[in-house]
Amino acid sequence: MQQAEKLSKLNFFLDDVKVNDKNFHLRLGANFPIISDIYQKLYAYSPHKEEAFELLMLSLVKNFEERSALQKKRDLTRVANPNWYSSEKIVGMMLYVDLFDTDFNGLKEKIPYLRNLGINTVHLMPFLDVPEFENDGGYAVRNYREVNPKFGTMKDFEALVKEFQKNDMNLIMDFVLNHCADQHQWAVEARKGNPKYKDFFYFFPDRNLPNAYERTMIEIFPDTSPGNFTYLPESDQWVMTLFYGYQWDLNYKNPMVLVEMIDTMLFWSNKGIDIFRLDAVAFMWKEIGKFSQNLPEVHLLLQLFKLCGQIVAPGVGYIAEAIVAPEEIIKYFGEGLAQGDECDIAYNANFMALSWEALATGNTNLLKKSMNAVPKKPRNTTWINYARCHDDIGLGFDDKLVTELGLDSLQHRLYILKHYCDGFNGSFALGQRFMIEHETGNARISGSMAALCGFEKAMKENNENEFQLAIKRINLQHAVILSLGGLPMIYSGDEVALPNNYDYLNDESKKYDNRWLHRSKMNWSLVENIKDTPSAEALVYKRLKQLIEIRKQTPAFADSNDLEYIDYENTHLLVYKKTDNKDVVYVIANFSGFDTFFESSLFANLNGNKLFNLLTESEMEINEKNFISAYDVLWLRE
Ligand code: OTU
Repeated sequence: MQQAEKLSKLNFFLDDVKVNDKNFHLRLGANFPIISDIYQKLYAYSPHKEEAFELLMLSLVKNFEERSALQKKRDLTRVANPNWYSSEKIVGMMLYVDLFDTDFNGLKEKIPYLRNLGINTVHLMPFLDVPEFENDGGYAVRNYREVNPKFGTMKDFEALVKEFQKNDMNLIMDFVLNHCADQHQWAVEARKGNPKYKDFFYFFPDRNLPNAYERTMIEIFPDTSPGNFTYLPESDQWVMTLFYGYQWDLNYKNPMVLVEMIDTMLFWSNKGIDIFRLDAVAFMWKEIGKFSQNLPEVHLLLQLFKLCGQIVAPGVGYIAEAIVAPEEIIKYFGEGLAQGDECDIAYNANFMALSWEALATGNTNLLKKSMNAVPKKPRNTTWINYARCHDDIGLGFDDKLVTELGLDSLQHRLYILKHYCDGFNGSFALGQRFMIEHETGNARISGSMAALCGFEKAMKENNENEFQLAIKRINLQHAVILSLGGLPMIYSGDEVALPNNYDYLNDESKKYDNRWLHRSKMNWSLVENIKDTPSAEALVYKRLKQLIEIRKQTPAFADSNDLEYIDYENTHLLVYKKTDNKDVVYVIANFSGFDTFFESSLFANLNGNKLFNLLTESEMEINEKNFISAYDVLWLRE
């Protein structure tokens, strides 16, 4: 058979397939035409296209054969319940293995702690083998098939997975697929001049093409790693490195890279990963003359990852980590013909940034306006709702919307920065600027939840009144992400209000990156005290635990495209309504430091004059005017 013809003939590949599983054949048969079509679009001109395609098909067969019977059973249960990741029962926490508790075994021991808080889904920060010093918190992988030996052995990891499954918990793996470490074997070979592996990266003999690329590219770490290319003096060449210089961008224009990475993903699927967080996906394809983010080819690549994943491990979910404009984020859920066949989950980054904006200004206008402008996402997809994570907060809101509110978009950002980073106007926050743009002064923000909400400052000043307000701000952030619908993701440490960690400045390998400010070692002594002492941390913990419990009993908080923002003129308040069949819950959140009122008119069909307050478990009489205190949140069932 002609090579080109082979690409579109499933039977050719199936001749050798001894897999005796009807479902596998059905899924392969259904997805094959789409896979080969997308593949042709991307690789029609690649000299390796036939070889790589054959390897891809073999990888699907091999990985399916290696998938355990238990996992195949779990797959089928999940396929029958495609919304499992957007149920009100799901609550996530993201954590670093070593910062949380030393290693995989330590984490295993702490499963009862997680369960007790109500966590049943854990996003493990990168846990693969990385170089000791230059690894960007694990985001520079040296070996995709080995775990970080500091965290234990593969056996320990497998035991951890088993324990997670026994406890009905889901595991999210951070899959760093845009780049690998400059010490990865592929990079080592490429440095030596091995042409096969040079083609795994973007190499250039001089600055001509790098200059051409950079004309339309942004810089991700302009302060500490300017430019998008790194010079290799030993061979007088340049290699593409969008992030740090030691993170080499993988060249997905070479289909051999795609095959390797899909095979790697399937390998980890078989280890029992429930959901992959696909890191930095927006940057996976670069073109000279184009703004090399969110290019159409990125979507084709992600569709291939998902389609192949679905053939082998159809119960697995995919998160797109694309912290980009909302109209771009939404595309990662799939669009056009392949709608729904891209990622299942994406980060609600826009809401996250705007919640901090609202907390700084005490005004929810921009948040409301922006949320109403977000395009509707497809069914069966969901958001990760979060307030803090291991990264900075980028003030990435839409300039046009800011301007429409009569504000200057740069001045508005500078004001927010002053609020969070300079203690401006008596501000409660202790954040710091991350990656300052020197011409404009614009920046991103680092700092822990407790530092940004005033808890750390109250602690330093031992100010009781400020403590109460800070606890309410943290509670507000948590109450909102737990009620928006979608997968709420708590950042480990926030449940006990961990302050900033200033020690990173003493560590040579971290001091250039102040995102370490909010990556602290868990303080277990705070947890031990929760039961006995009425400490401020214990209050934060107890409130969060209560919020989680109530969320899980509230079907309206599941995500099924039923979130409605209520247009209500009080600028301090954010009001939204969550509906699930007959369960209707109003959330009223006061983002300001002022006590204020809301009127009965904001409820559409008030039956009688009472609503049920889920958080106090009591009826609330609704009058014409109703009091809500500074930073308070109400969950009111109709
Ligand atoms: C991700 O973030 C990770 O979350 C970071 O911790 C890593 O450093 C980075 O990738 C490299 O692996 O630039 O400042 O959407 O916002 O992908 C964080 C684009 C980042 C970026 C995001 C990236």
